[in-house]
Amino acid sequence: MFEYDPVLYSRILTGLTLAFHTIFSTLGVGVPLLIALAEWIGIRRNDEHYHLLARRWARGYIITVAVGVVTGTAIALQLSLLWPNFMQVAGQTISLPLFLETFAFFFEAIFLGIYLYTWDRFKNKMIHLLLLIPVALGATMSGFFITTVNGFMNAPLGFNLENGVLTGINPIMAMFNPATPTKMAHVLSSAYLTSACVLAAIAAFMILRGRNHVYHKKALHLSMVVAFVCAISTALIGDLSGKYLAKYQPEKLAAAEWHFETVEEASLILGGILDENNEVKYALEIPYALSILAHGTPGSEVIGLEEFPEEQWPPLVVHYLFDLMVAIGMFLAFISFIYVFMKWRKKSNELNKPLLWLIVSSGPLAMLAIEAGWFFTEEGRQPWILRGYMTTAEGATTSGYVDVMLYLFIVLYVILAVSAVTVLRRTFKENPVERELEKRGIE
Ligand code: HEB
Repeated sequence: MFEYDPVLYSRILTGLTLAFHTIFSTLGVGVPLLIALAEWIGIRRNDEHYHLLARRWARGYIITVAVGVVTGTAIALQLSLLWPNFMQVAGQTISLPLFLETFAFFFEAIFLGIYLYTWDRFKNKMIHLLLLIPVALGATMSGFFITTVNGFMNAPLGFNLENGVLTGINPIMAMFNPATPTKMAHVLSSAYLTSACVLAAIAAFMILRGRNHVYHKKALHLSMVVAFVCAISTALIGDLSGKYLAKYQPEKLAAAEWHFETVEEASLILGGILDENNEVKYALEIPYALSILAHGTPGSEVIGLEEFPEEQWPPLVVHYLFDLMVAIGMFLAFISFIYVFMKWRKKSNELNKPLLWLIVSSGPLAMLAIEAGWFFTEEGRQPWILRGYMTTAEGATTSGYVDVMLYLFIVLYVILAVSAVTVLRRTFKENPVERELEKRGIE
């Protein structure tokens, strides 16, 4: 088909692993928040339905964590095997958070184990809920540590590299690089949003299938309220991420917006296509919006791609990834608003079929936005693996067997995906809510 190229295969394999891992790590970071909220409401209102929600969500959660562990290990392995030259620099500068991530994970795993085995053990139910705090904290911290590493690749800081010699290494500065704050906030917020949408989608689907126990309505309500709050915060933080890009990675923002010339009063471009002269066609233009996204004022100047040599331009397809993420973000904010509004108005029926179907679609769409966001940020960093210091091609292995590894890992991921889905279906299908409610003597 095409000639063997270790760089290309390394990129495909790493991309595939990350794309797969992201599904599980996003849920891994987000779902504990929803479990905690459900249990907390259950305790406060003495409501057994919310307790059961927490229990059932926790059961699903372990399965995603288990897959996340496997794919996470695959990433660690691939980082050093496929990107040895990058890891040589990174190993000295950014290995601190890489280690800490493992530590945070153990912290999470230990408390998760205790949490799962102590449901009815404490007289004071709050103690059981408290056990979830280290779980959520561990999940959040491992997300934080690994996101700082990604931030470092985008905005390297905390070392000097001259003639291949590293000096002045400062791991703390490397961790708290300029990309870390917005990236961290956007990753967390979008993980909460996506987890809420996935859980809401399941609840909505159950209601559509005729399960009319109030349990499903409570599940839907809790997750839709969380989705609404997080859709707003994700968009607000996304705006700050845009301002970060304008300052530290203007070429990524320019590529996302097909913004070639440095001009003031720059407009935002939605959709469209590029012709061979890099003219934008059939796009929707929103005047001043790019200047606002970049600097917060309609008149400000936005750096265009012309300031960069063409071989340093990120691939221009990132435009569609960015648009996809933003469009889905708007959609999620819109439907969660409609739900919350209708629920609040009381007179209207928020459980109408069209809205429920839209909510069902929000789960997969939110996950798609996560993938689009990550592919945008990673493709938008190209040609660099360590922006300004090392290109992706320079960072890669020269090994001759990456293609074989790729095929082996594809097999592994297929097996993992099939087993995860089977186990999840078994867990929930063979033990439906209605039966569990009955067994526990809950109305
Ligand atoms: Fe996003 C990324 C914006 C929504 C997910 N974001 C990103 C970026 C930006 C943005 C600028 C880049 C950053 C860097 O590179 O650093 N977003 C945004 C906006 C919005 C959004 C403006 C509104 C609409 N997202 C969103 C959503 C989601 C997301 C909805 C999901 C769900 N993103 C994301 C991710 C990412 C991004 C995952 C990757 C990471 C980072 O942060 O980077």
